[in-house]
Amino acid sequence: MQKHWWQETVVYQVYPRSFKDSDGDGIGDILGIIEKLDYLEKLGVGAIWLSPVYASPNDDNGYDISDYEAIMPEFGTMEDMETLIYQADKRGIKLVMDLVVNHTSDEHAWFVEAKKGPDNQYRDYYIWADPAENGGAPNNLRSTFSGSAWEYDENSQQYYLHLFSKKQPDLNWQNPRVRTDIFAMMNRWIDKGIGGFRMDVIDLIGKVPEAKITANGPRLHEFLNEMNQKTFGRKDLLTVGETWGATPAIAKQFSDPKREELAMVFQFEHSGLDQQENGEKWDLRPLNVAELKTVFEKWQTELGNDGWNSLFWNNHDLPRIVSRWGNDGKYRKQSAKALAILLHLMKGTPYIYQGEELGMTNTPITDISQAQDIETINMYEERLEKGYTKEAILHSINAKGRDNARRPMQWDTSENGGFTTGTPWIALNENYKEINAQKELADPNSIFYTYQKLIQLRKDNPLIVWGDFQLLDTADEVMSYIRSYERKRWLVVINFSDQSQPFSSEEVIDKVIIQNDEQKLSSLETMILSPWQAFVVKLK
Ligand code: TEU
Repeated sequence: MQKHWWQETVVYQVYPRSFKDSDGDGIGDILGIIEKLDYLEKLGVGAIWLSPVYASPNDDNGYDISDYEAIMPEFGTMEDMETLIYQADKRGIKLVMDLVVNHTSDEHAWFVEAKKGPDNQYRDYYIWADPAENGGAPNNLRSTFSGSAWEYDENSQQYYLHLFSKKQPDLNWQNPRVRTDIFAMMNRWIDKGIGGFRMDVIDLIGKVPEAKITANGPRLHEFLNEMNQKTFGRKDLLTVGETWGATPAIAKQFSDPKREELAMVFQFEHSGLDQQENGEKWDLRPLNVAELKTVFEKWQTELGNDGWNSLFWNNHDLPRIVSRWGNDGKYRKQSAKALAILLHLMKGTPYIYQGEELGMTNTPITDISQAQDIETINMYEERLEKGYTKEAILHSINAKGRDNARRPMQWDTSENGGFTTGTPWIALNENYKEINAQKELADPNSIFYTYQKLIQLRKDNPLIVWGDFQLLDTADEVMSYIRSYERKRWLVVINFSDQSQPFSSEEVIDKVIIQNDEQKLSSLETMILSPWQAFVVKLK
């Protein structure tokens, strides 16, 4: 199998609105990212996935794009963007752009035209349907952001489809002109020297709304193969599709190199494990670690050589992992490091979400007026109407709401954590005086340096990138696996709990590779692991 740079690297996700504000307007910006490139170089990452910076009315924080080839003024200019690409490149960091082409903003020129009426030449860029016989929506498809996925257009007396907010009309990928225009736009970005694309909800572009098919539609893979051939196919770019509905079999269809589609996908099976079956993400249940291990094992073994994994705990849509499945109180440092070790030693490309390397935590709210996210706000209204109590809804929001990940980066102890000199667009977590980059960098035993070391280990040891994976049979709350490559074997052991746990193996330690505490490791026989203890050893 041919080897690629994006298999050997670690990616860092920047959510620009919350990363670093350079001009005091309270909103992070591109010059702010440039200021922090040295920090990212120090961490050691090889790529940045940049959440959308394109022109947008910000109904969904930039995931509603009104011009793919203009930069949102709050974030800077196209010149700033080109400087960022250049400056990142000088530090060995490639820039992966967020490609949001399942939908546009309703303020995109194509939709403005399309709305003018059925005869407009852009009408078929979007998905229109006549009312049902009773005059209501064409069918009962629902928007991810609550309510019907159909919005009525008075002017033409037709409905248009929006699987997200009504300001995010879905593009019609069946229309060859849509594909041609998008591919041309992608090529212009590729010509600017970017390192790839993260493709927003890309598994929805093959939808057949009249048959109520949204994910994994019949022509999905045909469209992606065409995209590959007409854009990035001949370049070695990192292309990662966001695919909520992927199974290993489906992930192979996307990422088998022979099929010439994408490099890899984000799959979310592990991320659904604290959600009730048949419920929504807001319907909580406790994580079962044994189940998590089974899911990881499945993804580690089933892709084989016909696909490639991405590895992540966090992104801008998910709660902070140390609060979600670690312990953000007594064992915050231990558990943040343990979760990092668990993830980064598996096979696949790891992604770090901004602040994860500091062990940043969730930020609970006490009233809905403190929320900014459209998904959260719409759900709150919907559930109130359905009769849920405010307390129950806020409980779900604090566990799962997207604002948890979107609070500003905590750089230092100065006011607003060094994020802005102005008023931040969303309040910081009050714990920024204890948890921040300045403190992490000053402490050789910090979470930051665990991440730095994991990234360096990956550069120095092909075993981490290419080795086989074998899960060991252990106590439920302990995850242990062996990676093996060219006669070398490494053992990874993590206590995924707040309690001591037994572990025992007849294997013999050759040397310690990394651990999250100072304990002396000599024998693996009948060990008692302390809460969240994690280590990696080379075996004899
Ligand atoms: O997310 C896809 C998506 O389905 C999410 O809305 C997800 O269901 C939810 O956030 C889980 O909490 C992508 C982007 O990552 C997200 O930020 C956008 O809002 C969405 O697409 C629409 O572009």
